[in-house]
Amino acid sequence: FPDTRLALARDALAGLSVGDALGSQFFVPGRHPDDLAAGRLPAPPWEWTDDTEMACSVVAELAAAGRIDRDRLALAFAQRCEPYRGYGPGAVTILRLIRTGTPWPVAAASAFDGQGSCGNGAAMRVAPLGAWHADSTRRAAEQARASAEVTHAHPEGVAGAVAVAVAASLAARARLDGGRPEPARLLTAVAGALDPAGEVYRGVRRAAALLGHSAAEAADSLGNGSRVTAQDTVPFTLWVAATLLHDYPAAIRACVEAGGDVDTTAAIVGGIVAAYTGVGGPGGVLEGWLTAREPLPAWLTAPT
Ligand code: R7I
Ligand code: MG
Ligand code: MG
Repeated sequence: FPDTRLALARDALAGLSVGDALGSQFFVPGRHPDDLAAGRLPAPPWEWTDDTEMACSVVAELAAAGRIDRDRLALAFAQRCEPYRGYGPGAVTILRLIRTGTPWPVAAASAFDGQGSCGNGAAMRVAPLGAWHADSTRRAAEQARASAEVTHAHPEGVAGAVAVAVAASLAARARLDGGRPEPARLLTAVAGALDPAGEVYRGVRRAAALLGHSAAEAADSLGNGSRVTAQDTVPFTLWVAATLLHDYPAAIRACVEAGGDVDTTAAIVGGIVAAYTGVGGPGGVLEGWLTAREPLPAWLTAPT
């Protein structure tokens, strides 16, 4: 199983990074989602952003230690942060504090006037961790929480990460079992891992009620990430992943067409869906999209 874990996490990371890199191409003025639908792709290389940089650190930690050690992860995030990759303003400050010696619990708690961040940054990087835990949604949720806390002290920021990790765990599990999870069951299982008093929970329940509607209606009602928070991002991404779990390119197109925080919606959806479809096969991450994406950092594959 250890090799399987890493293979599943790597497939999710491939899907996450391609979604991030292709999605962020649509922030370029003059670029239109119709181009993607018509098969007109942006010129490579598609540079990945903070979503991928942080997800690579999560996978590297799992590969090295088999579990999330919050102190090590906080340091890895802080040391590898290239601010030009488009980090959120809260994240830049938190990671600078950690880099200069502030303990992560203090740095994370100080964000946004002491509320802690409810940004979508803990959710955007966590799908590979969920895929790693294909054998236990409980463990996926617990490790997602640990991976979130080092930057996101607000309960909704953490809930977003738990929701995405549980979805990716179920997706990877379905792949191993050779089945296809029914969308309503998948969303119900995700909701079951969340605090019913929270906004992300309520959003996931509304997403379940919107199954069968169009993606545009779902984005209208659930949000497309334009506020960059977990609450405004995660419910729609789970709607897309549940609906299009068998079709990576279609799932990414749905994110691009919805607009909003497209690098991040496509990163989350791409990570979950690729945990199920894998790379290269039917419905999987397209090889042409993988090779157009900027290569992943060399330290990710270098022996430690
Ligand atoms: O969560 P985070 O890492 O952001 C990730 C996003 C993704 O879209 C990436 O692609 C990148 O572009 O950034 O970074 P934070 O700065 O912690 O949170 C992101 C945003 O969420 C903030 O800039 C705020 O707009 C919002 N936000 C909050 N707003 C009000 N109150 C986060 N926490 C709060 C809050 O407590
Ligand atoms: Mg980004
Ligand atoms: Mg983003």
